[in-house]
Amino acid sequence: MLLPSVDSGAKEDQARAACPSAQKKKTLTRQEDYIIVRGRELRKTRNEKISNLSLFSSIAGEINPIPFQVDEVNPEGEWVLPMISPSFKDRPIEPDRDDDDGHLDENDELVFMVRDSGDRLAPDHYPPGAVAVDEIRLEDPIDGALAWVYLCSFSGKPPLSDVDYVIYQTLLDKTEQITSSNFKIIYSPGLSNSPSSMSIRGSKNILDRMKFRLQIKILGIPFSLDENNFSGELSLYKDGPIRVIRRIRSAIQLTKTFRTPSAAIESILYNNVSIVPVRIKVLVSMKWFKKILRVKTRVGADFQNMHGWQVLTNVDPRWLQVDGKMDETEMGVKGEGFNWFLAKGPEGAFIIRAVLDRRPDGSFQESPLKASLYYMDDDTRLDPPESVPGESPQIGYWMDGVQDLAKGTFYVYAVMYFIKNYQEGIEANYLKILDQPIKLCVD
Ligand SMILES: [Ca+2]
Ligand SMILES: [Ca+2]
Ligand SMILES: [Ca+2]
Ligand SMILES: [Ca+2]
Repeated sequence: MLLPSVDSGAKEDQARAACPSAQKKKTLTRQEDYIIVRGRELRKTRNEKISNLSLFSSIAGEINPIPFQVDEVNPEGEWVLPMISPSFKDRPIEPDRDDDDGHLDENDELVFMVRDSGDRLAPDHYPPGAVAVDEIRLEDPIDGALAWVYLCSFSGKPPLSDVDYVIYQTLLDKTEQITSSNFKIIYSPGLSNSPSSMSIRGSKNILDRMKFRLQIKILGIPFSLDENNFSGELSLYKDGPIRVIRRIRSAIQLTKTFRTPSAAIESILYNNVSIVPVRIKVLVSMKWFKKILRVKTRVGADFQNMHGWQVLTNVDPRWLQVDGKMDETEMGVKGEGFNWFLAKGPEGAFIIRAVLDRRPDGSFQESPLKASLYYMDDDTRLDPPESVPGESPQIGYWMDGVQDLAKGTFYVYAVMYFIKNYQEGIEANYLKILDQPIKLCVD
């Protein structure tokens, strides 16, 4: 256990014994992380009305409200999404509700960005009018650097920040548009599982489409599925200052008249990060089918308008040149152990990371799934169905091990980080968001 050092902070640390610290000034330098705090950690403000809460930080001697949101989670563990897209107002969809009528409870999530954190506050400097305050200390596990934010409850409407990091709009043609300072992403009604258009910091649309290709052989009889077999329908969303969560009901259309029961797929979009977690429920161990079933799965992003961009992957130290042709370097890349790729272009850069060994909360998951890189930069190579002919380039992975899945629930997810100014090695700042997450202490 850490003991408070003997200085002027010692007395106040005894009052706030859970997270002692002699330090007062923010030393944490991380800029890109989003922070999620569960209601169960927030002992002072828990059970308060969410509409009476605000989050504060102290920067350069000034104490101000900072952007945040509280996303309620229902007793089944699903996000409460209270908004219906205007295009779907005529459908029999009810907005979600938590079971406690808008109060902060154990499983609800407080969300904010690390860049808005600040110095430590003495209790006599807490915002005037705050009736309950949770002090949240953020700590970088790499170097022990610290920062703080303060969740405060008021007896009525609190002072709030007017910063909005990500904006959701429905356009007249029923497409959904999500914008931040880093991207503009459009979802079309037909293919609403995945974006139909993506612009990076003002670039042209770089996306042809996201591809999900499944080749299955049952008793030697082949059939295949692709993303066109997934029907998706927007059900509900939430648009807050920190993130947009949109949920699609998706089913696999196996024949014209038969579709599987629908599953919910959520996309989570922050200012600089987009996450799509997919929960796979395996009802019967795949081992029983191992003799009769062969599955090949390819997941990827098929791009366009990217000539002149360069790509770096975690499986090879060489930069690959996107020019519509495969050169020797590109053909020589070995794909095993694929984890992420980075693309940099004139307007900005991004990383896409495939996560197969962890749950969305960061905990480790035992899984037979393995990824190996799929990279193809060839404008003449067709890979239908697609909207723009050619793989220009297509970057993704083969997913191996599907036939070794045991009974249970597995997570597969993709995380995309948007980078304003790429500098060599900057990817480490983004990879540590998942690999060395910021530690929290609440008092
Ligand atoms: Ca709840
Ligand atoms: Ca609640
Ligand atoms: Ca090339
Ligand atoms: Ca294409």
